[in-house]
Amino acid sequence: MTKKLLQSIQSGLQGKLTVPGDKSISHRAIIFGSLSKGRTVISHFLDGEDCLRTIDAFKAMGVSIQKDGQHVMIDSEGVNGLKEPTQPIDLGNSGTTARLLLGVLAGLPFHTTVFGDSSLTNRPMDRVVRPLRQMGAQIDGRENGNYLPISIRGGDLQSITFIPPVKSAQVKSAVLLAGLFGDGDTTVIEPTTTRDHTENMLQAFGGTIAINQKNITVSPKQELKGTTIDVPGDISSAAFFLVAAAMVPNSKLILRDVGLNHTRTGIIDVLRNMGASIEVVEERHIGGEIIGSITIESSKLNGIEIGGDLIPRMIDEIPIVALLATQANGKTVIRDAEELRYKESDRIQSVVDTLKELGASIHATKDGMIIEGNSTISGGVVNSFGDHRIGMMIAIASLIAKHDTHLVNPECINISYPSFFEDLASIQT
Ligand code: SPQ
Repeated sequence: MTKKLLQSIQSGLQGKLTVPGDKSISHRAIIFGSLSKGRTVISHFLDGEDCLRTIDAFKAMGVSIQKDGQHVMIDSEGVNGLKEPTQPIDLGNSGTTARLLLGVLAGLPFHTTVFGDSSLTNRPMDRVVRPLRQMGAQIDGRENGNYLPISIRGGDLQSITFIPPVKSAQVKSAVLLAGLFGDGDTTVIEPTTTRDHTENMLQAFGGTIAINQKNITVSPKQELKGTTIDVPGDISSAAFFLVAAAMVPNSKLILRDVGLNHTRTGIIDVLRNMGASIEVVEERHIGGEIIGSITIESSKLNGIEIGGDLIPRMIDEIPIVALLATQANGKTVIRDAEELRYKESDRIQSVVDTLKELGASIHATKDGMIIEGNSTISGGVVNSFGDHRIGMMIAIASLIAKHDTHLVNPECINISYPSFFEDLASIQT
């Protein structure tokens, strides 16, 4: 396995960065572009491995998708033009592709088999399989359909009213996508709000959705039309640099064109609550999304308690927040985050093991972790667990390490941020 040498820095981080396009929004732009009639043009698309899986899945169903770097052009005949794939579809490492695609496939009158890599093969699918079966899709797979590979035959769906058993935008989105093929209105009642990019994207493509507090309702047989989508920068990618600037002395960074959708900005609330010097300016609204810039400078930080409704608004940022907490004064407690155990790795265990290996004082709880502040990060040989967010957390930790850090399997970072190391190098003075 490849190892990458990472060295600490002697001075602060300085400069301006535009992070790549948002992963969640890029996936949804491909999905809705493929379900819509006509041409869709996407700019600032995330050219990461996960989003390429979504492109390949719709190409396998006959949709014309041309990609030139961060520009994507889709020409589709709409839902009725989608064809039965001739081969099983490889979803790689992408949980979002798996869950959202199953939602779409549930409504399509043909057979498809999907599979993934070893990480995705061990992530639970029953959270989407159950409601999709309830709607009438025929689904089979390993362990009664809980794990990939999964075969699905869709079509003729009944509408349902569904309360997701977990706080998950992927589950909500799968049911709403299937709802577009139902025999009446489908409602998802979401006790805790999760990212709402599916709802926003549906409307950007000319669809309608009724959102009444916790109730989100779609009606079937909507005529979606191709459009242009400008993908905001991914706040989950920006988070690595926000934390780096907050904890590396004498740093000041400006992150431009970042998505500031309220369902994703928990990281900003956490940084503020820990005492970071951070300024956020909302600049424009595009396709239901807010885009703006964030300026952050290093400052003294304090440990805090993180839990409740904040967790879904920062679920993917918890690994990097855990690193930040090792540098704060006092203890940080993260709770209500059991969902972390079902990500690309068990992110409670992988964060705790990795930060311990690096010299931090941290321990796992059932639904989170407890982190002591003022730790010295020592460096060493550490494994990314094949998880992009753990790999990037290690790279940011190496900036303040006493000794060299060797990151094992750095390639996994290409899942969501192929230009991560170039961007990191560009802000080192
Ligand atoms: O796509 P995948 O592998 O599930 O990606 C992750 C990530 O860290 O990039 C989670 F591992 O992001 C999910 C996120 O955790 C992306 C997502 C979405 O686009 O809808 C929603 C969240 O997952 P969930 O299960 O909470 O809905």
